[in-house]
Amino acid sequence: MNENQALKPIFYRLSDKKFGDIDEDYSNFKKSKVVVVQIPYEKTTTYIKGTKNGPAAIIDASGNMELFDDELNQEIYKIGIHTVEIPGISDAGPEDMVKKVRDTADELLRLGKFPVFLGGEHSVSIGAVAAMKKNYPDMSVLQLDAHYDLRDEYLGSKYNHACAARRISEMCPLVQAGVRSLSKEEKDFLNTKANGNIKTVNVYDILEKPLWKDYAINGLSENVYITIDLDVFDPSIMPAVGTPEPGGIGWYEITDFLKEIAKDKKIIGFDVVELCPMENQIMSNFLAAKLIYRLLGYIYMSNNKK
Ligand SMILES: [Mn+2]
Repeated sequence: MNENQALKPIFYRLSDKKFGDIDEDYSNFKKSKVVVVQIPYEKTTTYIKGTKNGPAAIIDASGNMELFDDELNQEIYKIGIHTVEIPGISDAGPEDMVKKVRDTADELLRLGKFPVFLGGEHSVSIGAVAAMKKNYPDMSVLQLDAHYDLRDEYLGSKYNHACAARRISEMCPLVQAGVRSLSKEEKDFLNTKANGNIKTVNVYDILEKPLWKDYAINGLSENVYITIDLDVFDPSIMPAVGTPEPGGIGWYEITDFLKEIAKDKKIIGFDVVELCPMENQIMSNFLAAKLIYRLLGYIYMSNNKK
């Protein structure tokens, strides 16, 4: 298959800027194992606006990161990381956006690529998981988030960001970790039988149970898709999110957890959503970029893969 056949411009186009500002040799589509997909989508945001600027801010920050990873002692970019964005997605309605993401993910999987989606609001994950599920019927999802996102409907839409996890749990088993904010409606839902697909590890479990990581990992099947809402981190290290919640998780807790998952399971794709860049504050953008790069390292370059 040549380069032109591989790229279907109906679904996505080349981005002007590349993740990591990686040389063409390691960022062209054909040679890249990983494709980073920017989804600058924000239609159902309810509090602080600006997450549509998240993907570009992450790409910008990633261009200033060292490409040699000091923890893994590896040049992770050598796996090949290509960057695209989905054209016209910003103006789509929520349902149409989900479909566009699904079609893009589907196409990338068909071409044997490992997809990384950058939101945008959390509803982008619904489309990604729909495509993953088609290709990996036995998959499960790990959601790192401050919010349960289990509302059935919010402000008239089933594709609102506040419903993302509910939609995902209708497709496959879901493990939520780091959660610490929910509505009475969500609590009631968790108390019903209908929640059989959902396992929750909230912040209190993380504080009190030393084996919380094992408990969470035991809830996952072999093929795991990870959705990371950046508000899972403590706002002191990740202030640039639309709905910050106090008492979040630290950098090393999250990265250690991700390292363990990469060791035990097959990660089939992931997304990083809800960055809401702040003026004159780049630390959040930088954290997001480094998190993505490090996770790719855990997935592809960990020496202790089973
Ligand atoms: Mn959230």
